[in-house]
Amino acid sequence: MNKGSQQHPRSFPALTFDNSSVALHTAAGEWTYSDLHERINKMATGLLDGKSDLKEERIGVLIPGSVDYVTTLLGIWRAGGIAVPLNAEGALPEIEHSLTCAQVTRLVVCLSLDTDQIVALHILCHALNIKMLTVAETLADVAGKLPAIAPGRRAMILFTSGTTSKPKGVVSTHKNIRAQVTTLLEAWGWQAKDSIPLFLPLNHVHGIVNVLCCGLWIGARVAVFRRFEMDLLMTQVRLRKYTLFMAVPTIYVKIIQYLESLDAGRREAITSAFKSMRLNVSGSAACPVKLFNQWKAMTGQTLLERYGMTEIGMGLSNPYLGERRAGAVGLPLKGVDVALFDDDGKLIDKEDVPGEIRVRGDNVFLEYWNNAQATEESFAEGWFRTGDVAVREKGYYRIMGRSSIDIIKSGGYKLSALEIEGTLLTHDKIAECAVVGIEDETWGEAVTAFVALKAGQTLTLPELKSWCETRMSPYKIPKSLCLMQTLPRNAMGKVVKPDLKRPGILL
Ligand code: MCA
Ligand code: AMP
Repeated sequence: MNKGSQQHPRSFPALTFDNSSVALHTAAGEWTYSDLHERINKMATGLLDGKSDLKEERIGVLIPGSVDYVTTLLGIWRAGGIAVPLNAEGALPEIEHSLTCAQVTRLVVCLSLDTDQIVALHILCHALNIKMLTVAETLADVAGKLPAIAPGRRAMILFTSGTTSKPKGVVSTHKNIRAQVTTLLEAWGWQAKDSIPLFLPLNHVHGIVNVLCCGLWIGARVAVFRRFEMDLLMTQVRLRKYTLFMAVPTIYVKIIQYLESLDAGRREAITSAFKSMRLNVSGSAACPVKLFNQWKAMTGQTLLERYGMTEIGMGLSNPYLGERRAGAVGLPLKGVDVALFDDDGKLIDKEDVPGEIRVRGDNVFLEYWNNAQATEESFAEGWFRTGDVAVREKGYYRIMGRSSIDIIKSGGYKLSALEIEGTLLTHDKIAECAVVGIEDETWGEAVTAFVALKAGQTLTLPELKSWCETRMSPYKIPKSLCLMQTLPRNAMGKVVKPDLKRPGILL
C-alpha cells in the first residue's frame, strides 16, 4: 500500500502518488497517477497565476464527471483555495444562490455544457463579477511551486438543503476530508487494486468523498461517468471491471428493474459480475429491507448500508466483516463519536430508546459559510445535531426518521420542502401550497405538491412541471400535484403536513 499520506501529511494524498497505475478511466481515455499528478499541479499553478497561495479564495466548479472535474477540484485544494462544486444540471437561480452565498470569485466550467447554459452562465457571471474560465485555458505549461496547506484550512463548500428555505454552504477543512476518507479506507478494506465506478453527482459527499477521494487516496482505479447511464454502466459491470460498487437505494431499485427487463442469459452475466465484487454499499437514504433482500437474492451480495450527512461525511456503518443487518445502519465508524439524545438534550444510554443522532470527531464540518447563527444552532455542547432520529437495537443503530417533516429525501437528494414551496408560491395561479415527500418505491420519497389555486384558475401537472423547469433542479420538480380548495390547517393556522402524508391521500 502506498504510504503517501504519511510522507506528505499536508497535501491531499492523491497528489503524492506518482506512478503508472491507472487513476482515472473516463470516456476520453485513461489517466495514470503520474499524468493526473502533473495535470493537477499545472492546474494549481495556473489558478495561482503568480500568487503563492489562493488563501481560501472560493472557486466554483461546474463540470460533469471527467478528468477536468478531478483536475479542478484537486488543483484548487493544492493551490490553497476552497472548491465549491456545483450541480451541473442545476437551474440558474440555484447556481446564482450558491455563487453569491459562497462569494465565489472564479467559476471553472466545461464547454461541453449545453450552449444555452454557457450563455446564461456568462451573463450571470458578468452580473456577479465572477471570472469564468475553462480547465484548458487555466492549465500552466509547467507546474510551479505550490503552497503547503495546513490541515485546518478550509477546502470545500457543499450546498445542502435544510429546514431553512435556501441551501446552506457546508464548509469542510482538509482535516475533515482526511478523517472522512481514512476511516472509510480502513472500515471497508479499500485496496490499491480496487476499481470503482463513479456515476453519482459530483457536488455531494457520496460521490466526492466516498468514491472519488477514497479511490484516489488509496491508489485505486476510479471509472468516472458523466452521469448515471444504465446501459453503459451495466456493460462495464458485465465485463467485470469493478471490485466495488457504491450507490443510493434508488439506483439499486433501477438496476433491479433493468435486470428484470433482460433475457436470462444477459441478466445472469450481470448478476454474477455483481456477485464477484468485493463489496456493494448503499447509503444516502434508507435502504428498505425488501430491497436489501431482493439484491441479495438476485446477486448474492449482502448490501452494506451506512449512514452519513454532508456535515459529517459518514458516521455509522454496518461492518465489512461481520453481520450486515437489513434495515440497520450499524455502528459508529472509527474516530467518529455517535450518541443519541432525548428532547431535553440528555444522553440516552439505553438500547431501544429513540433519540436524535449527534456526532463529534475530526470528520465533522467546520461551519456553515457566512452563517454563524446556523452554525451555532446546529451544535450542542460540541456535538453536531443531525436532526435524524435513531434507536439502538442489539448494538446496531436503526434510523427511524427525521425530526423535520420539511426535509425530503428523493433518490438520495436531500430537498427542502420550504424551498420548493417558496418557488411554487411565485406562480401566478397558486394561492397556497404545501410540499411533502410521499413514500415511493423508486425514489424513497416523491415530491408532492398540494396546491390551492387562486379563484377561477386551473393548473395541470404537466403545466406545473414545465413552469418549474427553469426555476429548480429536475429532481425537485413535483412528481404529483393535488389540487385542494384549502389546505388543512391547525388552530394556529399552520398546515398539518402529517395529514397530507397519509397513505392513500393521492388515490
Ligand atoms: C432524477 N429525477 C429525479 C431524481 N433524479 N426525481 C426525483 N428524485 C431524484 N433523485 C428525475 C429526472 O429529472 C427525470 O425527470 C425523472 O426523474 C427520471 O429520471 P431518470 O433518468 O430515471 O433518473 P436519473 O437521471 O437516472 O437519476 C436518478 C439517480 C439520481 C441516478 C438516482 O437521482 C442520482 O444520481 N441520485 C443520487 C444523489 C446523490 O448522490 N445523493 C448523495 C447526497 P423527467 O422525467 O421529468 O425529465 S447525500 C450524501 O452525500 C450523504 C453524505 C450520504 O449519506 O451519502
Ligand atoms: P445530505 O444532507 O444530502 O448529506 O443527506 C444526509 C441525510 O441523508 C441524513 O441526514 C439522513 O437523513 C439521510 N441518510 C443518509 N444515509 C442514510 C441511511 N442509510 N438511512 C437513512 N437515511 C440516511
